[in-house]
Amino acid sequence: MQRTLILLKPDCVQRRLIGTILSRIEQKGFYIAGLKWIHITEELAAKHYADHVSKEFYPKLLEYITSGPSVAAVVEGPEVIATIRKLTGSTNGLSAEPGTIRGDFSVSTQRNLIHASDSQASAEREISIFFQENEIFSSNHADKMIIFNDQEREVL
Ligand code: FUP
Repeated sequence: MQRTLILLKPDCVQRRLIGTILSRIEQKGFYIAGLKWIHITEELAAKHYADHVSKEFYPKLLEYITSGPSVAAVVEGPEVIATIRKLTGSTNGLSAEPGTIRGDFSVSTQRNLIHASDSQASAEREISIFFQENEIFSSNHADKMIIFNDQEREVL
């Protein structure tokens, strides 16, 4: 079963949107397999945003991401990596499609509420930054049979 890492960033926490955004993910049918509060430090930010540390926007991004607590979650389900990226919408909230999380709740590139892994390799790397394996609790048999319908993917 595929897993992805999401971060509900400091603006999401500040705006009391944690429940709204987790609800959207749950309503879709995905499973929250890991969940924790985390105040991201400079060291953690540099690890998570390794591809961005040399970019000109990084100092401002660092200031924002370390400015208050975030929520980290591991989300599980079929094709969850690509599907959560679709639900999240494009980086800039102003151009993100209405109906997406960023399209509905953000007017900014930096304060765009949520991070979601963009590939299998990123998901594995990012999950290992924020979670120990024993902090992740997999979806159960009923999820797999009734909601994810794993049998459908077996026959496709
Ligand atoms: P995304 O995959 O949509 O989260 O976006 P990126 O990985 O390209 O960027 C990561 C974060 O850097 C964004 F969520 C916001 C921030 N960022 C800026 O602050 N300015 C930019 O010009 C680009 C990204």
